[in-house]
Formats: sequence, structure tokens, C-alpha cells
Amino acid sequence: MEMYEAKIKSWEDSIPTNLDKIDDAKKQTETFLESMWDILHHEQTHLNGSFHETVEQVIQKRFNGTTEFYRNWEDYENGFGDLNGEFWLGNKIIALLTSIGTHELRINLEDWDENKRYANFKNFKIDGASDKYRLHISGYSGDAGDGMTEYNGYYFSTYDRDHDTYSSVNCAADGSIKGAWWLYNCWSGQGASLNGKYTSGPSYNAGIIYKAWKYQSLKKSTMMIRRV
Ligand SMILES: [Ca+2]
Repeated sequence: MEMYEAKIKSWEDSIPTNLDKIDDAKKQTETFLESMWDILHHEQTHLNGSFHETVEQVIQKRFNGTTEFYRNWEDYENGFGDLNGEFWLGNKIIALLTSIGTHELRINLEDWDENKRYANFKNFKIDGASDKYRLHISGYSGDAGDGMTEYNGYYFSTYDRDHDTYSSVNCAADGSIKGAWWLYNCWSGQGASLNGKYTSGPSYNAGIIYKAWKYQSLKKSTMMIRRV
């Protein structure tokens, strides 16, 4: 999101390169993150029209396909979409937000018949750009099934950046996925792919996929993080 870019840039510029000043760097990072959470909280409050005791930051929201999610590495890095509609907050900011402290992830899902399920993860964090936004996730609970723990430790991939472990194919660009995710093998286990190209109904090809609950694509998904 453009609105964060200036802030991130000023934070990056403020980090000392001298290792003797590593404590200063840590302090500045913490201060920066506090201010980012404040900004995000204001936005969420503005959007929701109410103030929540617990700050939950939505990092992904999809419900009608108006925002194209089949996008490249740079778009996923910087974020895209509309905070009032469908969007991906951006890997850069998600990595920053989860870089200090412990964060939970909650995933809310809905199918085309308005059935709803959820999945919580007690620990959620993604590494920075130099580590290809590698995922760290554990501690599942919920009623959707655990579609995420299998991606723990894997890198983020997009159709133009193949970081999966399947050598002959870029899974993110494969017709059955067409998404951007922490992919390893194209499909295995109870895989999820919540950023797949939107479908107009339940489909086995692309779309919002969360196989731990259903093999066919879903209508809606929301991913949100919370500091604990
Ligand atoms: Ca590959």
C-alpha cells in the first residue's frame, strides 16, 4: 500500500549500519512497529466504525472477485486492492508487523452456500524479503481443519517467482492453482491456496482453496493477525 511506503522508507533509512549500534536499531524498529500498529488500528477503527480492545489487522480479504489476485511478486510484496473491499496488505508490511513479538493468525472461510468455518494458529510470522517471505506457522485450532501447518518453513511464490520445491513446474502459475502462496509441492496433503484466481462458483481449478475443509473453491476468505 502506497501510504506505508514513506514510513517504511524512513524506518529503513533510520537503521544504523554499524553493528555497535544494534541496540539502537532494535529500539528504532520497535518504535516504528508501535507506530505502524497505531496507524493500522486507526484505519481498522475507521473502517469498522467501532473500537476493539484487541487489535486485529486484516491482511487478506476476498468476497466477490472484484480485485484481481493473480498478480506478480512486486504486487504481493507491496500490497494491492482496496482496504474497503478486497485486498492483500502486502508481504513487506506483514513481515514487519510480525517481526517482533508473537502473533496469531485467524482465517475465516465461507462457501457458496453460506456455510462458514474458521482456523486459528497460535503462532504466525513471515520473514523478510531476503528470506523470500518464508512462513512460520503452528498451533492450529478451529473447525475448518488444519490447511496451513504443512506450509511451515516454505517460501512465498508468485507466477513470476518460483520458490517451491517442485523442480519442473512453478506451482503458483499452474492452472490448478493460479495463485501466490507459500507453495512447496503443487498439491499435496490438505493444502490451502487462498490467493488463487477467483472463480464464479465452486471449482477444482484455482480460486480460494482450503482443502482441509473442501476440495472445491470457496466464495469468501479473510486472514487477520493479532498480537498476543
Ligand atoms: Ca518449482
